[in-house]
Amino acid sequence: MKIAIVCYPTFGGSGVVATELGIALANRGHEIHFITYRQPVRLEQLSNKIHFHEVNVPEYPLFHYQPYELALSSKLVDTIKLYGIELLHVHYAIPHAYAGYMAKKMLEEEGIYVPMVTTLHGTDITLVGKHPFYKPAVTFSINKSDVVTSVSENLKQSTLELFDIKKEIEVVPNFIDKRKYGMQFTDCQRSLMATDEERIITHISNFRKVKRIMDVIHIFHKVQNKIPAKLVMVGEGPEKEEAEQLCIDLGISNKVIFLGNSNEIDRILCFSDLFLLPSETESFGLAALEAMINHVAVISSNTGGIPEVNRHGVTGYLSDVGNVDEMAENALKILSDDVTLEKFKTNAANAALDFDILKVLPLYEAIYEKALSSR
Ligand code: GMT
Repeated sequence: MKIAIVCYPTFGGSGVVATELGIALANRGHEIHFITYRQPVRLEQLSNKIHFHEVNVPEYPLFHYQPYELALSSKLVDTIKLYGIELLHVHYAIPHAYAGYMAKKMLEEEGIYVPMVTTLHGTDITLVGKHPFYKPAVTFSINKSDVVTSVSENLKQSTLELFDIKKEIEVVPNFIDKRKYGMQFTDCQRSLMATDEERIITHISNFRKVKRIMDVIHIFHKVQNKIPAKLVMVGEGPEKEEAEQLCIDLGISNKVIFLGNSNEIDRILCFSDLFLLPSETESFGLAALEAMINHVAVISSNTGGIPEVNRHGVTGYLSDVGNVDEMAENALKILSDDVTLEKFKTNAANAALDFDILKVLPLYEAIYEKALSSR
């Protein structure tokens, strides 16, 4: 199949999923065309099966906001015609499903029919999409998609509760390629981060409010009061400065390492013992899954789709949002002795295999076949 994939090219989970999906589809022989404003961060290699088409939005002083949707839908029309693309898969409803629908309609004027699959990822529904300023357009573009998928059962239910959706929503969970990320590094450089006695705790996110970064710091503060530990913070975002200041105020800045964005999170996760994800809401928690496949136990909140990934008492523990005392106690339960830690680490890696890409890819391929047969 010739498939166009529209996504955000940044470090966010939806862009990562879209990119990994495109790469895996290309490995199965499909021709993939990424259409977005920058080359996706996880797309390292282009080939005759993987193309990237940049959406350019020329600056014009009249516009207070530059019309990205317009440029994207025009780019979609041109690229679909030029390469004979058969199917459009948009990740994150805003504004991709909206722009995709416009492209579809423009192509139909020329007698070209291209079905559109829309994958809902989380904040496009639970945070941004439900805002009254966007809701009518988001509802419209979801209902006009040929097939709609969501990354968790919980996100499907939230979508049905928050929007007037007439379409069936199919749950296709996020996935992990164990051949790519699950390998245990022989050159895992643990000593760069901590001494042999210290446990290593990690958090990876875009440091937005929804991630509750201050909870991460408070949990770690309580843990390091009891056992030697280091905290590795990976990512960039609006909460970072406040988190750095909090570490100074709590007197733990010598134990917290802020690494910024990284393209090699598996190199960091390979020496991590525990992953913290205390989010306010999380449709899935791809970062937790990436930790698990790298043998890292997870302490998380019990919100959204996280319970579909992290299993209480098996791969880690779940607590109510904001309950940092319980999260710290549970972290200590896991970290306090080597045998318990090893058990949780092994459980996490085994549970992550339920989300192996080889199980999930055929689900998307079946959806594409279905969308194409709706012609
Ligand atoms: O986590 C983020 O804020 C980024 C966001 C995105 O759209 O890139 O992530 C969402 O999609 C991921 C991939 O499907 C999910 O794993 C995340 O749980 C989800 N984030 C939220 O729901 C907050």
